[in-house]
Amino acid sequence: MKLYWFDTVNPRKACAVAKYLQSPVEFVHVDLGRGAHRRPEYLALNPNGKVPTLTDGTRTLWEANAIMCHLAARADSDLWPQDDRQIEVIRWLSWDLAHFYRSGSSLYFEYIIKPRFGLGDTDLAAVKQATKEWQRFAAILDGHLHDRRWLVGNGLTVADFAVASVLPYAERASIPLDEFPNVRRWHDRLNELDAWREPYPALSEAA
Ligand SMILES: N[C@@H](CCC(=O)N[C@@H](CS)C(=O)NCC(=O)O)C(=O)O
Repeated sequence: MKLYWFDTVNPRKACAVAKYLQSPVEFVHVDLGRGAHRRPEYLALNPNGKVPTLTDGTRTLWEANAIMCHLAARADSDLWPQDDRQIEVIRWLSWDLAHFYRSGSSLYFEYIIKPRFGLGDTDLAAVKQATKEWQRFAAILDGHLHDRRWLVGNGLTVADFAVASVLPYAERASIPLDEFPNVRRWHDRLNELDAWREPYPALSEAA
């Protein structure tokens, strides 16, 4: 398997799961800063021109959530459970992309991506709106986590890796994580995993 990645939020999910499961992947660095994601050979794999992408034999997969599920299924791991929990996982993956990630990633874009790639000044109106939205959905997550260690059942699943994806950037992206103590504690728990704290391969390991 080859996992095409860059050190940004969406590939982070796939890299974290690959590291956690010690999946037999070869990491291929796609340098977004140099436009490697827009080259024809990469677009042939992922016509969206985005990372991550996974190839496994003749199969090519894009979308970080699908890649996480594929890696977990291939490893027979409960990260992608095969029982009733699976529906709960899908619920949180859907909720995340529609609501929580949307607002969190706006803040990530304004405070981290814009300065990194020279994309202009912070849009304070967008920040205000995204912060309000993030707080609204973080309150729901905080309520869910008040008596739980993980989002679904009693164990870690891809839902945790997905919903927490922006939280490692909370401080730098002015995401008000400290207002939500159950979310904070849950993320501290994820931070106990080496794969979560250090998800990316060293560049020397990557092609
Ligand atoms: N829905 C996609 C989003 C992928 C995505 O937006 N990746 C960003 C990096 S975090 C990217 O490749 N951006 C390059 C671009 O849009 O030009 C997924 O979950 O994999």
